[in-house]
Amino acid sequence: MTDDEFPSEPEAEAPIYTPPPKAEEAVEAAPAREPERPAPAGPQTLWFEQALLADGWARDVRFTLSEGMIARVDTDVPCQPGETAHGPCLPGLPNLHSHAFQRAMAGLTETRGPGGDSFWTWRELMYRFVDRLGPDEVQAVAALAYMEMLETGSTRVGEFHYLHHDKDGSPYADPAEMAARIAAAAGETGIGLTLLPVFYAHAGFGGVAPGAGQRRFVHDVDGYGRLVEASRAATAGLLDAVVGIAPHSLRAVTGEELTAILPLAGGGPVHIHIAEQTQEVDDCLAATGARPVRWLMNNAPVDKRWCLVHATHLNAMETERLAKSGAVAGLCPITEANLGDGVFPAPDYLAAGGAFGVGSDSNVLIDAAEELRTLEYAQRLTRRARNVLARAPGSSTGGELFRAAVNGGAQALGVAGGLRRGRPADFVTLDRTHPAMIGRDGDALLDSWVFAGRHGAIDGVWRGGRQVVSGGRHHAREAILARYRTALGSVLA
Ligand code: NGQ
Ligand code: ZN
Repeated sequence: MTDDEFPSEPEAEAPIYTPPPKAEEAVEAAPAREPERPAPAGPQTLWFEQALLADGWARDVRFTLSEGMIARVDTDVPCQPGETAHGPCLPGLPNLHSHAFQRAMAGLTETRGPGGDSFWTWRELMYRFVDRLGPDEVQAVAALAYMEMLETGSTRVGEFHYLHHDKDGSPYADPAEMAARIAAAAGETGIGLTLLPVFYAHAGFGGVAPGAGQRRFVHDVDGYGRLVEASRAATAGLLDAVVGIAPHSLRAVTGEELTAILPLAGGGPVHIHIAEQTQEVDDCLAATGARPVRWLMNNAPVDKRWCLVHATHLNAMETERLAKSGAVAGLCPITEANLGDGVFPAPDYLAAGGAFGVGSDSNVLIDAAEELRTLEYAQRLTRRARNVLARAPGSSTGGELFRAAVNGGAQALGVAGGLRRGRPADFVTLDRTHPAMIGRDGDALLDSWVFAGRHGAIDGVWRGGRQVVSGGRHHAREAILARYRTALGSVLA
């Protein structure tokens, strides 16, 4: 892409979008709060023809809900008169890694540039795009991305959030101004939010000063502490929000800074980008004498609270150590394919007992099933084999990948995964009338969804007992799309 393809800066005073009326009021007017729900008359129940419970598939399932949680599970019970019979029910697939704002540049970086295009040339374009986004645009774009996540089967997102400051790099009056917009988008759509405010300080290994394109991301350790605290306040009104921390990468954070910020996690998740590009591995080796994952395992208390995002380039020893650490590998197969990152050594990692989940990262395309499909297909293409990631004869690839990614994703996002008593009433139903679902039951439904579903395979989505998607469409789709259209009008103007 050439410079002129992202047109010149919009006027500072140019209107951004109509309602909410003013930027200052927008924070107040769009609080980080779930929309009001009417008080249910009696105990709320939902009946499904079958459901993937935490301990396996069950038929004729009734969930009794209380305050958005599953209070009781009955199986092999008939649908009562007056009760709606819903299709096959799955837990939502956690989306453990998103940069919501990047949804707005999806498809705009697929034109060949003057030299060889790479992750690094993409990143330059992304930095230029970032410069066009204010708080209103970030909220509108995040709402669109979160709506699409819900419509395609994710009920919680891990937002790896690093766009903190104003366009000139100066902090907003509220250090969590942008975090509040992410929270507002989550509240508007209903998606569960694990907010991961990012610590970013350097342009490369050895504490290199940040570049101009990174001015909106950077903090010192004290400023970051204030951001984490303000992020907790910004998400306090949301149902079951979690706040963790996210040192951006070993490129952007020194060892000393990493040690200094870890206590801010307060028991919550710790996410870091790592070993995504071979250049990064080479630079880390040159700067520290160790490859990135080895360096991290040797210098940080990596355990089950951690999520190592990408971890694409692992040698055999690193694969084994990461698997045994209990941390989650945060795989982002669609983005990793789009950015030309490489292929994660999934068979060896799974054989060593490693946990993983999936994330939509750049949000170039948002589709939970397609993340799992791409994960498996990268293996099939490179190994010239089929059903690579299903580990035992007779086990379903879609079923195994889905269950593992539900558990790993929930762990990475600091919540419990799966459907059972005491867990949130977060449900996704497959559309029984979709051609790919006809005549399938149990794991065959998951295989058909992952490998053969395409658009339209999802029918309903509930979050905290409240239905937010029906017939595959989010209930606020029109309004969210209208605000997105307005926001893009100014971003791409
Ligand atoms: C990000 N994305 O933070 O959005 C990064 C690019 C970087 C991915 N790594 C920036 N996929 O890693 O320096
Ligand atoms: Zn990322």
